[in-house]
Amino acid sequence: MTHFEATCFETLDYIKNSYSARICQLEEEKKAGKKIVGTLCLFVPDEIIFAAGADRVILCGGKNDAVSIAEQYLPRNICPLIKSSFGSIVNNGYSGVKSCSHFGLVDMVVAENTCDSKKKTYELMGDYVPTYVLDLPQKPEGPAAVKYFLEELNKFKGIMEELTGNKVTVEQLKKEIISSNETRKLLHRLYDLRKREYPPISGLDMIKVMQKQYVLSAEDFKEALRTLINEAEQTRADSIAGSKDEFTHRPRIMISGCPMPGGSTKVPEIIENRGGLIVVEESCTGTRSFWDLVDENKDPMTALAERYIKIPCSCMTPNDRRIDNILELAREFKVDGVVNYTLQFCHGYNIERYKVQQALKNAGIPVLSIETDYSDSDVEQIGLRVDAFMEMLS
Ligand code: BJ8
Repeated sequence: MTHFEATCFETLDYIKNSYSARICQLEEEKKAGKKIVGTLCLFVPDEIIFAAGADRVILCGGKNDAVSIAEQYLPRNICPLIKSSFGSIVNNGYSGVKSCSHFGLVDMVVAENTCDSKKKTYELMGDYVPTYVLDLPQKPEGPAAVKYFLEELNKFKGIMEELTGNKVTVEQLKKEIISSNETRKLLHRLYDLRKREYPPISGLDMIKVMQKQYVLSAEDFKEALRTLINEAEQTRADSIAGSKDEFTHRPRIMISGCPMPGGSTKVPEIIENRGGLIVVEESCTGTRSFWDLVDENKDPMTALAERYIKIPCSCMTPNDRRIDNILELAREFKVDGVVNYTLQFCHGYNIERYKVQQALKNAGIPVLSIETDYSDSDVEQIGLRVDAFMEMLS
């Protein structure tokens, strides 16, 4: 139990408990003939899916219980995110088992060529659900990358038109870009509140909100954000989760690295239970998902290609943009220390750790690197390391 669980905004409860209502909503949509697209990565633009009249739900797995199912098909030594995602898909609806989750409701998976584990697993996923893989240039800097990605997005637009039977118009795309930008701006507002000396929301709660970003419908998520911001803005700094004293010695932490899909809150929980205060997440379950807006004044497909190819993922090379971003966030959110969070066998983020550590060292910001999986076997050991880190920062 963290101190912040006392910050009971009604909307937080709604967001955290929204899963079964969303399943019913998806089932209703399917009955009405709407197509449901499953995605596993930020590089797949929602705007194109929505402009085609389909809905979207994320399939990234964060639960440990699906890992052993996947290990019947996949090697043990690949990252838990992929194993959990694949295990959940195989276990839900596509193997004769009746679906009881969103994993069994999608008509098509739109995947992406990022890390090796993902792209090879997508080849197997195609046996369970139609899977389309979007190709990405791996060197994102420069006009050639944007041109290539634009061609890929145009092909993807055609796939969505074929799936739904609807034409994707320029007007519809522009409308969806404006709508997605509204969500991004709301998230900026919410994150701005976390720059306060006493943020109105805990890191753990914020991560749970971000885990629902691509589970809930875009409109429901946006509406929930508006209400949450209203509630948070009305919260007086000295009335948050008790007295000011409670926060006096809480080191401000940025968590940076691999995504933390629904079910994988082990490390943030340890950090906040052991005295830290997470004020920002440099993560796909954080700033990477909303930091940059899409240019509303350009040809919409070009604007989408330009914005999405810039996502600073470690699958790209070089990825200096991510390092710059980490330093910028550390300054903006006045962090005392960074927890570099990586999943086992995620080579991209694990190798990039060296550059992250060097950059933070040069900036005089302490960093603790934690490499883990979705099991509880290392909770105590991580706890001891976090204790020592907090003590050093206090
Ligand atoms: S944009 S981080 S969502 S690829 S953790 S499966 S990279 S081995 S999830 Fe990702 Fe898109 Fe990048 Fe974000 Fe591979 Fe690493 Fe596993 Fe990963």
